[in-house]
Amino acid sequence: MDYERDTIAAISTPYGEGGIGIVRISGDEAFSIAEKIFVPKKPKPGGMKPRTMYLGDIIDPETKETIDEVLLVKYTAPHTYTREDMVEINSHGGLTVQNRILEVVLSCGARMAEPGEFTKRAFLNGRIDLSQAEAVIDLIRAKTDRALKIAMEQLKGGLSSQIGDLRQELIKVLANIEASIDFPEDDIPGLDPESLRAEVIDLIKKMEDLLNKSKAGKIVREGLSTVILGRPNVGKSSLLNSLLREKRAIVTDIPGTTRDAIEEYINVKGIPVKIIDTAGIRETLDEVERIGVEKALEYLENAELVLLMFDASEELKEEDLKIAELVKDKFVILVVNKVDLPEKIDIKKLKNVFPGRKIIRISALKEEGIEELKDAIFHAVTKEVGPLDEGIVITRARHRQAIKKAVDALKRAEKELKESSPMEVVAMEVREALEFLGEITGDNVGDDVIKAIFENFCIGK
Ligand SMILES: Nc1nc2c(ncn2[C@@H]2O[C@H](COP(=O)(O)OP(=O)(O)OP(=O)(O)O)[C@@H](O)[C@H]2O)c(=O)[nH]1
Ligand SMILES: [Mg+2]
Repeated sequence: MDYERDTIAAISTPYGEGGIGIVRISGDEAFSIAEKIFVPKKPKPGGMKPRTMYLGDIIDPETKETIDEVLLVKYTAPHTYTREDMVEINSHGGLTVQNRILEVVLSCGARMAEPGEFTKRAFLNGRIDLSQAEAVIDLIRAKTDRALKIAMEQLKGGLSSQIGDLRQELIKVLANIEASIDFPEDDIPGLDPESLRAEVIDLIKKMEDLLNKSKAGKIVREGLSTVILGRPNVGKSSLLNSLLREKRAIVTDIPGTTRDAIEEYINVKGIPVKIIDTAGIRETLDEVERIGVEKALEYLENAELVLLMFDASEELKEEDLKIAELVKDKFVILVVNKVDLPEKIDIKKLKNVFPGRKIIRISALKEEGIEELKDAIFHAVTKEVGPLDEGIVITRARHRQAIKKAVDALKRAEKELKESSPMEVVAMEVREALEFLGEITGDNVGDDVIKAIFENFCIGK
């Protein structure tokens, strides 16, 4: 793949005040730009050595004005993040300082980098494959230690090597199929349709195993989408607050307090859980509240887990029972709140209305039962998707899709073999499966896919 080999630059540290800030430059002009704007305190004969920090001033080459005192490092291609010549300027971490430094770098001929463009160059220059590039942003955005570990494994090439192995096996099968096309008369053991079919079935199974684990991978990467649902005033926002241990949502004794959905992440034993507090479900004439209720129902639709809340200090109401219908296809934990008050709720009836659902009793106000609730969430998730760190390699929908398509192609190949179709047809399907797997590592992807992936990166990465 070819791209314009121009020199790019960006501020790589977060915007705002900080101890230090880093401006990065990558490309053929990186060193010459550095020479124009950097004046070392102690100039060395022969210039600056790579991978050594030099103290000096960044100056505006036009006005000769000093912008900041910095530490500057040169990295020589190809042993760099992008595989191009690179320069890093460690300046004081201030918005104005860093912007001024970036400005002089740009005025000397660099172009402002697009989001993720440094990593994109690492990919285009063959230092990492596409799945590793994706792992970079997953690592930056990891919400728990588990997510971090999986991203790190992917960055090191864990997914690439698994996909590589699968592709090798597919290539072997394809070679055998082609051999059977070339020597149809020879009765070579292993090249008969039944043996080939067994190999294809084995590969389908391996890929399906990967797909099964990918559900856990998605949760680790994106978080388990969990909606707190219930009629007004049962204590939904209070639960959010006690899970977060901060007063994030407004809590009052007025039913219909929450209008907008509030999303926050909590860490439940390494599982990132996206908790969404919603407006209490009821019929209402208040326009704003009505929109809130609609929003709650939208979130419910996409939720992977529902914490359905009830007020222990009141009898079950019509509104509580109506919600049963809404969540019947959902993964639900029943949360009976306000157990610090005298109990009026009919637990038996609750069990009848929601058969088979787990019930957790809590007091959001007194922060009682919260750990039990977290345990219940953890067990619900691991029961559903299996352990969350063993052998997970697929965390992204893009990878999942590619494997699914490869599996479909192999299933077609398997069917053709079973029906003794011409081997050319079988070979075509297997080749297709190979191409789909190649989408994961980027051996076989369109520019649009690459563009979409890097657009989600931060500037300067
Ligand atoms: N005694 C007691 N009161 C609670 C408990 N949890 C919440 N409350 C009170 O119940 C009232 C309603 O709490 P919220 O958290 O605002 O209820 P909500 O379900 O978010 O209500 P809406 O946003 O109106 O749907 C407040 O007065 C809370 O202090 C609890 O565990 N025990
Ligand atoms: Mg509320």
